[in-house]
Amino acid sequence: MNSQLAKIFLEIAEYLAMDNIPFKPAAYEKAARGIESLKKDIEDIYREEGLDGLEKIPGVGKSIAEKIEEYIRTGKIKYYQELKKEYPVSLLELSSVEGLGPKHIKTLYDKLEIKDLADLEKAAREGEIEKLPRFGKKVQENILRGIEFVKAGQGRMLLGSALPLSEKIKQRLEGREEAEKVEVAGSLRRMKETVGDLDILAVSGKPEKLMEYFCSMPEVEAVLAKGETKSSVRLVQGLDADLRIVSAESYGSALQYFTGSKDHGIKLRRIAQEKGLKLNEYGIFKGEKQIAGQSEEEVYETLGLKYINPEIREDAGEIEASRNNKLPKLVNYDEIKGDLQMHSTWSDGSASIREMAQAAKKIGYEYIAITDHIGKLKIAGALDEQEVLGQWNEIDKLNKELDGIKIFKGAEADLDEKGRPEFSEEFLSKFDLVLGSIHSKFRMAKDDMTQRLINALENPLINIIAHPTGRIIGRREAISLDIEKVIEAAKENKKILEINCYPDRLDLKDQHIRIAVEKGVRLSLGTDSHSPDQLPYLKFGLAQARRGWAERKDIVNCLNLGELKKVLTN
Ligand code: DGT
Ligand code: CA
Ligand code: CA
Ligand code: ZN
Repeated sequence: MNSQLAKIFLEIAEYLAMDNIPFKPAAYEKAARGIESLKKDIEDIYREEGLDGLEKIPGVGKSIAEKIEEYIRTGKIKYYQELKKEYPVSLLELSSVEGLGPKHIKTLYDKLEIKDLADLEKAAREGEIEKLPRFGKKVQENILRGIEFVKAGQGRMLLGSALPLSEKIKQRLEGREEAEKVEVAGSLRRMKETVGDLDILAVSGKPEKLMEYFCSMPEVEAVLAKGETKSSVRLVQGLDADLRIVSAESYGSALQYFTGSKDHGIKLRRIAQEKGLKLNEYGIFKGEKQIAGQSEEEVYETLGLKYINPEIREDAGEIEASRNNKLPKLVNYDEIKGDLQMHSTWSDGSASIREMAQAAKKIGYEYIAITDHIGKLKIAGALDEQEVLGQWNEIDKLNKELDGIKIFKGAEADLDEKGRPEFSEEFLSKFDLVLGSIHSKFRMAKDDMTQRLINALENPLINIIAHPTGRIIGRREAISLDIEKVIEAAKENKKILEINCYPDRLDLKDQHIRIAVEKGVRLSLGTDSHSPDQLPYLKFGLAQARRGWAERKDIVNCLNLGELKKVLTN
């Protein structure tokens, strides 16, 4: 129910923005975010605490609480239905096309009756859109590119949403007495940035009963196939999930097989054949006799390989490395000592510096960097020099007051088209750490864009390039960039590249991380949190670091406070 409601509120926000109504869209967006971040089911909150409980949700005031109540009681929100009647368009679908805002969508509906992606594509292909005032040929081309991009990502869910969902389902199944073992395999176990479906494995003494339960879980929207050992369901969150029940003797082989990747699995099979063995999802066989398969470790061992972590099973050299005992010792979550990008109420965050610091301390971190926007970025509430002084004052006080956590004075500075930070040099030199970020002019030519970042990397006032490629998964393409040259420049100038951990960024991505690691360029993890509940996003960035073969030495967040200070002042 939470994610459905959040979606409705996001849609209401878009409807209101179409009509140019001030402030209200932001209020609905905030409520949507508040609901999305709830750990508890919103129906339970309402049942236990009524309207008062709903009003305690971050971003939810009286009027929105009443709408939530209406939805829980009647399954509908009248206000929403009236908006929908006025503009019968698939708003979230259309606004997923990069560059299409609510006002464009209104024009497209008013002039061309465009309701969804299919209408939009047709109109763009027929050249109808360029004829509209304020659109033009360029916009039409961008729309077509945006549509291609959205279509390519459709049907996949961000790891950031799929992982919590899979954990919930795993817990449900594990809670059944008929379940002996449950594991989620597939791309999710490999921690890929997006996931096509969930591949769940279980061992059970009463498979029928477990299947029955799986098909009737509250998250199930439809049962696509139901069998004795395999069933498939569509979840209300829009993702499909398969459950396969396997025998304990085959569990390891099944886990290995269904974790994939497919190419990794195919190569393992070939290795088995070379040894005169047969490998499949049931085990390793010599003739008719099963000789291994109960555990994954056993499967790798029998093939003469060192165990390979799921994150790097992509047939990208890991099998050879395993055979030669040259596997990386992947960085671990418990080696992370801090978070190097987050925002506070000073710019566009929703919590105070104190709240962020306390939440970080609770996680067990030694330090954080507060990296509010500085400069001219109005929408993100960027700080001017006067405000920066006020913020430093507050950080100094907190650092005196709070024990066990150090707050770095950081900043996220916009880079102009030449890669120059738009802020006074005198101020920039006094921050503990400055992130340089591209937040505008995303469409420069490749050479110019590459030079833009190289210039920033050569600037002694900048420590880290944040979200270096600017992509937003499923929404915005990466800037066009010669990534190898940028990594080379980072190396030459002893600079750090960020792995932004925000679920729809994950930027640098796994393949780029691998190049940086090979070149010996250091990387930083930053969650880009805008509230304390986003600090756990770190695990998504960390997973990409592991997928990029990063070790402890590659990640500056593994340095202790003293070591990190040295790196930042160099
Ligand atoms: P996804 O769901 O698109 O994010 O990616 P995966 O990797 O989870 O792929 P999926 O769900 O189609 O299949 C799960 C695993 O099952 C896959 O990683 C490897 C294994 N698998 C599927 N089809 C084949 C196949 O034809 N041959 C082999 N060797 N393995 C396969
Ligand atoms: Ca899958
Ligand atoms: Ca599957
Ligand atoms: Zn940014």
